[in-house]
Amino acid sequence: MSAHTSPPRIAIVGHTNSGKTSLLRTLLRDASFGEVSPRAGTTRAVAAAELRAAGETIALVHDSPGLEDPRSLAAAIAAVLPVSACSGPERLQAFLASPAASAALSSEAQVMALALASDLLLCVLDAREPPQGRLIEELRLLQLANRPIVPVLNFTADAEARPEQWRAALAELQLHASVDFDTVLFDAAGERRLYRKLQALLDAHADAFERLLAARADERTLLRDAALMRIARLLARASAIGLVVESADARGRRDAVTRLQAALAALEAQSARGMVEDFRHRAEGLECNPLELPDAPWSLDLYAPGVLERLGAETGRGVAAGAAIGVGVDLLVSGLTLGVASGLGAGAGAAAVALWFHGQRWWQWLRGRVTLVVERSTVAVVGLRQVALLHALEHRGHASLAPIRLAADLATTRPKAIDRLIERGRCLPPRDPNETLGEAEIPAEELAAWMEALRAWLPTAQPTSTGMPVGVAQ
Ligand SMILES: Nc1nc2c(ncn2[C@@H]2O[C@H](COP(=O)(O)OP(=O)(O)O)[C@@H](O)[C@H]2O)c(=O)[nH]1
Ligand SMILES: [Mg+2]
Repeated sequence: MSAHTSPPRIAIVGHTNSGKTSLLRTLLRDASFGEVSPRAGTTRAVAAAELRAAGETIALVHDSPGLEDPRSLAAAIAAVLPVSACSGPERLQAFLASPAASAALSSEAQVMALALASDLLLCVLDAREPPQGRLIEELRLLQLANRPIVPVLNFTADAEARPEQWRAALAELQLHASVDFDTVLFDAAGERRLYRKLQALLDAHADAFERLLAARADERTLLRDAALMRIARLLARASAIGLVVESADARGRRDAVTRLQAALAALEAQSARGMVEDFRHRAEGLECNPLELPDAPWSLDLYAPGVLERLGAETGRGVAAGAAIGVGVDLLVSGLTLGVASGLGAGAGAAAVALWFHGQRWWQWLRGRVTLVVERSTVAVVGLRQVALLHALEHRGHASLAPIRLAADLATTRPKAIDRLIERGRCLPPRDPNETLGEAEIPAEELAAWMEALRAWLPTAQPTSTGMPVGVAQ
């Protein structure tokens, strides 16, 4: 075999349920790996895949069935070739040619054949288990293949994990190149460390691993930027939607509020789904575990009862008096003064436009009409939920089976820049909820400003727990 031209073969081995398939799902960014049909020519339980980066196959990886019975396997190998003077691979070959390999120990035999045919073994270990007994015997058996072994300590985010104990036990076996890697709670730095180990042990393929590392870093940047762009578009649209209603028409006002809510829910869901798909998590997972839309959030703080009453009282016209319908909708009646508008950083031209629109609103108000727009803190909470989703996706391994939800319990202070941008969105003519701003209608500099503000918000926007929604701290 020409090691320089063909990609290396890497076998994922270890005890049943140690997380072998999960590791592959996460490394391959493929949440459905493990359910694909096995390749022709391989046994049913060994599944092959290609680890690819920028169109190049970096390595051929094979998932294997778990080793369940190391004691019987050791006994069978000893029975076939008891002479310890033979090399490990010779003893394994002799065992594989024996009847035991095709009968009772067929699953173990598959793993040993795979180990012999591979350039490196990634041995996945459940770090919550004590490093003793069968688990250590399995490692000794795998060492018979005389291949480099990288022990992967999985479940490291678990409170029960005992990585130090494992490292000491592995050192006894002369296995020093272990890595900690939780396949469910993704950690980019942990993945980099794993690839660096492989690179060191598969020296002939060092350049390919370098390209893989660079490609993974680029992907992360692109994914983040694409997500921030989606959220920026969502918030620009949410800030701009509005409906003009007759002040005296209570039913019309209620209908308008319902339409605004539905439009906002649809925008939020569309953005979230797009992000989940970009990150290559399972879309059907989302359908099975729907985003908490539209019921939960809307019935809570986002649309606090009394908002309209309060605003109605402030406007002095009592337009919303008694309309305790519990929605986060502002009445854009008082509008902005020219001073406030220019303070938004909108520039003199934009400020004049803003003044004109707010002048329009005053005029409508005098004629008994008001403009309903989504309340500013509601837009902000929608943004925060999306930013928290992005944060969660960036730390989600493709092995995770937990539902993907828009976070409910969030606590962070929103940057001032977010409020300014929402106000700027409101300076636009109100958009009918059915005709939200098209992509081309959101100016590039506006999008860039949103993305910058959201990027600054991202590090603080983490779900605090899975409790009840608390809205957003002002
Ligand atoms: N919390 C957590 N669960 C994991 C991790 N790795 C695997 N699992 C879970 O452990 C179980 C066994 O994983 P699987 O990949 O099927 O193990 P395999 O038999 O070695 O292929 C599954 O329920 C996984 O969701 C991990 O790093 N953290
Ligand atoms: Mg498996």
